[in-house]
Amino acid sequence: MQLVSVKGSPYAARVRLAIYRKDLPVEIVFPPREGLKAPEFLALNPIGKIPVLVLDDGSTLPESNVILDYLEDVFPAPSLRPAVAELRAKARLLAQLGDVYVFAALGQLFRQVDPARRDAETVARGAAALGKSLGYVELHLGPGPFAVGEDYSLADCSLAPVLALADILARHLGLPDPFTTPKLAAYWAALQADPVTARVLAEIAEGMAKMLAK
Ligand SMILES: N[C@@H](CCC(=O)N[C@@H](CS)C(=O)NCC(=O)O)C(=O)O
Repeated sequence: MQLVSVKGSPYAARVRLAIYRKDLPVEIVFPPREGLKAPEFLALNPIGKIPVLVLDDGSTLPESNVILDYLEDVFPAPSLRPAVAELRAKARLLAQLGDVYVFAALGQLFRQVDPARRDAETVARGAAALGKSLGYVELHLGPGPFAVGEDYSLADCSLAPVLALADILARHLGLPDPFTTPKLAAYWAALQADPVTARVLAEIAEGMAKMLAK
């Protein structure tokens, strides 16, 4: 199997986190140089987005959450799905809070990365939206160290890249530390201290640094 991925993509990073965490036999490859809208890539994923999982029979699976579910089904151990129904629901909820609310705020900030076209009011609105959305995560985080408790789960695969982007964008835009509430601050520290997550956080930082330098 191959995962078509780029370092800075939070969607690809969540799948790499699961692959590294579960030590799966999946080769990580880059998209073609011609880009995501080139015929060679569109043949793999007509949506023109990464990540894409290429199965051994040549068939393809796009969409990060679908890929995560598929990998869990095919390689159930070690499991990233909490065993208890309530914790599984919490894991889905936390991943969704990141995907829907935190990403929306990050999108606003992302459009402000170019200093030549930056608007202070829009940045302030984006920062407020980010704070509000991270408040939802704070509310639902478990007792730690990871999102729903002691065991690393799919919620961590999804949230770690989202928080990494929040951290990188906040620094880039000169905003204050976004992780000052108690559970979120402890959670961000636990993610950074976890070696597998730290590997992916470094990959995201490398990919984003190249993008922000353009
Ligand atoms: N819903 C998709 C979103 C994937 C996505 O937006 N990927 C971005 C990279 S972070 C992409 O490929 N963007 C290229 C484009 O939209 O042209 C998923 O979960 O996999």
